[in-house]
Amino acid sequence: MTELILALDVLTREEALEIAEETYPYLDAIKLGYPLVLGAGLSVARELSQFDLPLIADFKVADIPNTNRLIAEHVFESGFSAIIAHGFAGSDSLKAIVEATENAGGECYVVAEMSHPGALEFLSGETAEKIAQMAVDCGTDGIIAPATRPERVKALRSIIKDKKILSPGVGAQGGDAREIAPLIDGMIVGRSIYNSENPAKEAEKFAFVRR
Ligand code: O7M
Repeated sequence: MTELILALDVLTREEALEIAEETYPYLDAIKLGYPLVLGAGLSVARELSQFDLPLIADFKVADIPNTNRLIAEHVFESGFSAIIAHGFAGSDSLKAIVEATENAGGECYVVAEMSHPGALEFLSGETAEKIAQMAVDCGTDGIIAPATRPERVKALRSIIKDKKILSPGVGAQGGDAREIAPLIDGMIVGRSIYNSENPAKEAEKFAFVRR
């Protein structure tokens, strides 16, 4: 089964709660990050926990090990069950997050390759593959890989094997949900759902990926 993860990148607490209320029956998790947390405060995570879905903290953490650990501990104490890190800061930085994740009983994902066009300028190809290997070696739960480039998802799958791939980029960024769904474990969808006239109906349309 491929999970459906809502990227809740709205800017206010009210909008966030309203969209979550409408869509939660069709979701497997909610991902929130800077747009919502900077707009509504970190306490929005506790409020969203009423929907009983895993909350993924997308802060793409990329600092020295000590700072990474402090961020990860804070994230897990705030009601999140998973955290997303960047890999380019290196394995010691990543291990600090993995340790905090294990202590909290959560999950940790690493961005291996991004979905937008500019991603090809620095963190793609061999670099993305090295980050994916590091994600395996450091004991993370999986990686983020681009729904906009299914051939890259296949290449990264051969490295991370049965760990999870969560994949953003369908809809607004041009990725095809039906093409990518069989290759991944979780599909991250934002604007197609939360900008729609009827977010619940739009979320329901992704039901096929969850079969
Ligand atoms: O469906 P969208 O394009 O509105 O939203 C996609 C979400 O996925 C949004 O929250 C992005 O910040 C995020 N994302 C990407 O779009 N591309 C990436 O390469 C990585 C992410 C992401 O979630 O990284 C953890």
